[in-house]
Amino acid sequence: MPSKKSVAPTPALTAEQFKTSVVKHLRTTLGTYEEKASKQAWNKALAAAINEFVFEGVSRTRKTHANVGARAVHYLSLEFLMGRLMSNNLQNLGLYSVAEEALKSLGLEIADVLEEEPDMALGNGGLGRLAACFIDSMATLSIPAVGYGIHYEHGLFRQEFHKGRQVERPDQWREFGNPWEICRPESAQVIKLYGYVETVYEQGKLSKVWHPGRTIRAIPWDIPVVGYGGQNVNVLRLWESRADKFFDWDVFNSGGYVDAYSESVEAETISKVLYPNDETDAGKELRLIQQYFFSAASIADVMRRYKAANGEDLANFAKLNAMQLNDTHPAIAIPELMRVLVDEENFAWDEAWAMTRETFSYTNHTLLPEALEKWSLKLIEKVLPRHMEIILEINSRFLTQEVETMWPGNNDIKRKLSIVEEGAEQMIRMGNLSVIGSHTVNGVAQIHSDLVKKDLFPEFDALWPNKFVNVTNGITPRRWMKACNPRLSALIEQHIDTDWPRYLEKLTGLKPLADDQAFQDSFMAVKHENKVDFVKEIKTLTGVDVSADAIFDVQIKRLHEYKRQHLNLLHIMALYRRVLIDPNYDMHPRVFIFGAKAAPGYKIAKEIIFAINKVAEKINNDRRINDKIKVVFLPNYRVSLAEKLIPAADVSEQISLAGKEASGTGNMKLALNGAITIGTMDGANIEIAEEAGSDNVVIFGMEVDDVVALKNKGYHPADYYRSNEELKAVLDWLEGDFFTPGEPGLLAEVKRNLVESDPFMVLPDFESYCEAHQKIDALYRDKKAWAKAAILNTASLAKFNSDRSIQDYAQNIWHVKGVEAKS
Ligand code: 9GP
Repeated sequence: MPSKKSVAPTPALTAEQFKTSVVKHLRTTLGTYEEKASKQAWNKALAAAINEFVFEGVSRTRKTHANVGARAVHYLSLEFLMGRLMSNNLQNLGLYSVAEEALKSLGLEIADVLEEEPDMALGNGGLGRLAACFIDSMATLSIPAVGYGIHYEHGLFRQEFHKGRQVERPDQWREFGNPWEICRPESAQVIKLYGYVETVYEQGKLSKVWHPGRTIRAIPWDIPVVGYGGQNVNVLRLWESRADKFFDWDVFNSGGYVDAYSESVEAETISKVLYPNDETDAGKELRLIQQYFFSAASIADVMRRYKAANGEDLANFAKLNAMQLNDTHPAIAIPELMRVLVDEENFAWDEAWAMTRETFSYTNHTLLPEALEKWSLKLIEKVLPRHMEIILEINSRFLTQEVETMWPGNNDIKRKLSIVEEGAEQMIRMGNLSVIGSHTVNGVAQIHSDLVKKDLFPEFDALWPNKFVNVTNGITPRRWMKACNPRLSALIEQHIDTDWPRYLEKLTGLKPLADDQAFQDSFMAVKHENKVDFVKEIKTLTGVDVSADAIFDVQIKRLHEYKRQHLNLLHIMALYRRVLIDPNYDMHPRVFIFGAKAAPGYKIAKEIIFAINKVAEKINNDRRINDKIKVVFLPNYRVSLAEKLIPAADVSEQISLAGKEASGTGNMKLALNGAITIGTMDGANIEIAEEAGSDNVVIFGMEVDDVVALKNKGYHPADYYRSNEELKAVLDWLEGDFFTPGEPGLLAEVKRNLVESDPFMVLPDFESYCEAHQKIDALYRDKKAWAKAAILNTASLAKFNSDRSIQDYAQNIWHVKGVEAKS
């Protein structure tokens, strides 16, 4: 057994001292007292007590970084899916047990107090949660870094089910204030929009002057990001939009009480809502303005900070600042930096371009064509006239210099690589702009990065062979194990060093225990206790009774056809049918658990949710099947719900069509917590299988080459429908009124979609998916084999620590080093 070191963060005070601080804040910050305080007041008082350490950390870190003048990272992302901050902050500061004890002595359970915190759902799914894990890791690794995004008033919608259908309700995360943020009006910026560009001739030189049609104020809110150990505290800086002019006195005085505020309302719309769809561009003009608004404010902020530290000479700007584009959403930052350098700082084009390319790098998070943003040239011209000129200039120089040199006279390649897509309407390809304006482009798992080179940008790869790299995603083990699974963490700490949340490779120390009966028993006992807890959650959320002895089979992720929740549904229906045909059908009882939000305008995704809910209702109430199958769709899936569910999961469903899921990160969270993956050879599943060992995951279905071959041959879903009796039967079942008594045809759209088009090839994978589930069933019944596989998953997942991902970015892309904050 390895030596046991305690290098977890040491509490800076005792439980008694912490209690005094919480009570002090209850009285002095909240203006209430112990006998009267609500749970919410206790939550705020606790936050205030924690913040004494958090904000001291912010000032310590800012001061250190300002003094050292090290190269810093600016992570530009339209989404940060932070979830709750309290338990994470307590863990990272080493104050969790102290707080637990302090609250206990006040007659409070810490879990109840933590439950009062709303989720900060400022993101849609994987991309936003990845950004949140990454800023945690940057703080932990002491990397000077700022996360830049939008201070949305409403985060991702709250999901309710009405008669099985998804209904969206606004999210009100800040309704009662947010103790974790601080407004920094001194760093506000003014952002220009619309208007026209004037060409002026001055001092023997032509230059461009942008006369904006409107200006908006960008107000920054800083949210501290506490690194593990608490020494380094970075910030997430989120911009809120406000009118430049609060309201119009003249209009107000002449009786236009509502009109007087119209500018204010329009301006504030920019940071009002997060777009509930990360995979298509919606709400065009407003979405483009959102992207420009936060990119421009962030660049102005970086510039201001640079000048405060280094003066007006920008010679070292690119050496000291790395900017990461999280997908193409902030790509407009490329022409914006060019505009600032050329128009405002008087750099010659070539020099400005070299600096811009040295500054930016771009992460691609998806190959789905509808997600590769394109903006109409006319729209950009209207909203950002100067940027349109700059984009065209970038494009023309790129095509006539770089492309022409490599492929002289080849107009086909020029057409393909051009930033401007010709057609009925000229479109600006933000993906091409991002590749051209960045020094490095990365995908998020090995297979995805390979496909980015091979399928998405092959000519760019030929032009710049070293530009494309891979950085496999990761998750922070602080939130996704230490904080969310205290029982497993405690068990682990009986056997390995307590600094594993920082050095996840220490988990390999558990491998020798995978065959040890006593450890297997303890490991599975932890899983069982977590399941017992979650049984209550299921009952509260859905009213359905389930047994903790059943297999908890979990699919949690955004609802999208490529993720194939409907494949899961077809298998559930097949199982149900088998039990109806043969009541003695031999299977270990299963609870199928779903959590997923569908974009409000994504019709078929919402139909799939409805179908799952209707099938669930029927199965859960069918006494004939003797509780062998239960199906629950948890409403309003979000980070805090994931934190409760993941420790209780036995099976992790990662069943996307091969080649479509760039990486996935839920797959990592579930496997780290000892769930067995049933998955396709897609995204990071492949690397999870490599790390955990192919015996410890269950792989099924077509691989990327098979998918391509089938497409080339001509895919006809109806052939699969006709040739598999079970598949045909379950699909036909969707047509009648078996699941929707008295209302036939309500689920028919799901069948029609699959039999007539099946864009993500659900039907060809059905048979092998069912076989894979038989393997899961057999493995689970072999208790020893299952425990061993589960332990080996936990013990083998070190690679998927987001600290490792950030180290890769730091070394290979950003070229930055950590700078430990000093008091
Ligand atoms: O769909 C990908 C998901 O596979 C990946 O894990 C995540 C983080 O890299 O990004 C998702 N992409 C998006 O949300 C939109 O591009």
